Amino acid sequence: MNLILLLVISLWFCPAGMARDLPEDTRMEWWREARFGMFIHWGLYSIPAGAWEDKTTHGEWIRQTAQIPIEVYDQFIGEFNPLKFDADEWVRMAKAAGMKYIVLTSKHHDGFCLFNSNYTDFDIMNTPFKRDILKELADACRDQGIKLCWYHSIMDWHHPDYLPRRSWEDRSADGAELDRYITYMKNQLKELVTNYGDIGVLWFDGEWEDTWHHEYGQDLYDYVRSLQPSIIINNRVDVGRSGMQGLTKKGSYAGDFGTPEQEIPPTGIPGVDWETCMTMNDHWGYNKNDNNWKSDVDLIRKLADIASKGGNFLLNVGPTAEGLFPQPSIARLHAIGRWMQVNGVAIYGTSASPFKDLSWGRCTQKSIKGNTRLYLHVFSWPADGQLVVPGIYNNPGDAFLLAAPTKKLAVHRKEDALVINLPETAPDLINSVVVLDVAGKRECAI
Ligand code: JFZ
Repeated sequence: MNLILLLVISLWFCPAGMARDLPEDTRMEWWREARFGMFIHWGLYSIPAGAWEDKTTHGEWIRQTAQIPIEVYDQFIGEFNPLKFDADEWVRMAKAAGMKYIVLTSKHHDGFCLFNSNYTDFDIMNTPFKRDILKELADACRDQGIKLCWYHSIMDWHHPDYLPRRSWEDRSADGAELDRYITYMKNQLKELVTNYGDIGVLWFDGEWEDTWHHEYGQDLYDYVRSLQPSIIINNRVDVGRSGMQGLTKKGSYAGDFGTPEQEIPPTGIPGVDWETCMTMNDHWGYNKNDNNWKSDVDLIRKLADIASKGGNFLLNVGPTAEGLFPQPSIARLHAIGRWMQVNGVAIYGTSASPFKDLSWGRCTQKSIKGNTRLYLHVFSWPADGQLVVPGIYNNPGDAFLLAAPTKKLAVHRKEDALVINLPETAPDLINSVVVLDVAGKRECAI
């Protein structure tokens, strides 16, 4: 009785940031530990590869942005034959980059399904390829210990019952019933959540059209959780997302984490789970003319920046119609993997920086037996060899570089700062991580 009373009282008085001990939180545990995942946008749109008539800037939205009539777009189904697709190789590349989960588009806005569905003919089994891509990826993920997740679009430009129609389409909406479409979507979600083993995340999208309401979102969230209670669902299942910043608005909305798109929030938000999704160039789906690739430096520092704010990083690859990752994506995955091999512990399972601003880089932290391990991500190596960690009153313990863990670095106090003596040259010009152990707890100050 006393225990129950205590529980009720603590549930009542705990601020949101402390909700981490609730049963809910064991469900989010692997996701918070993982910190880094791969997004894969793949579908029929990889065939035109971004080019249509005189424009070369299309992507996975090509059916809409080039206003392609359905009967023309549907013909890609007869061409989709990615003979070079090798699920084991894809998963191996994600894993070698240090990623812990993969989110693949089971269906994007065009309505095409990469899996064997009993509820539509607009699926992989009606392509010359005839192999269930989701099944192959599921097997590869299970073999290699990577969490498998699906992106599934609510908006659907193919299904006759989905509403609204594109304004430019002459396809009639007479007799269309959104409720029938929702039944179709639920039937497919049942396939997705029951035919491929455990699914880590259902990453919904395309929730912003005015036919979609909170009641639908909540119902869809509850439905998917009823199929697999431990599954994690993003906030795009409901209508609570605030624009590209992606965090959930105040109010009662379904969804376990916020989804900033192509941007990183300026600070972390204690107690709020979020994941920044981002492209390596300027398109999600494969675009053969897009060479505006982010540099290795940029991507590696973005990963540290996101972790220092308590978020996850979902980095996109848009495979070709042959089933290959573009070469520039492979090169970047390699570079990130090389960095993660040495410095991954400074990302996985860490929490947000306790510092507001650090002139030389970023910080992530872990609590170890009541003490705190700070991971100092040094982007700009100090010319005088002195790394100043400002505003810290805890007593210092060991300090060392992750690139040379057996060589202890000297630490001394200078007023309210701790100063670490660094070797002359940085072990990694992009981001060298210095570990600094300090006694006791440091509260998150952001
Ligand atoms: C969505 C998709 O439309 C896009 O194709 C990709 O899959 C991405 C991950 O998610 O992108 C959006 C979503 C919402 C807005 C813009 C792009 N919005 O609200 O402006």
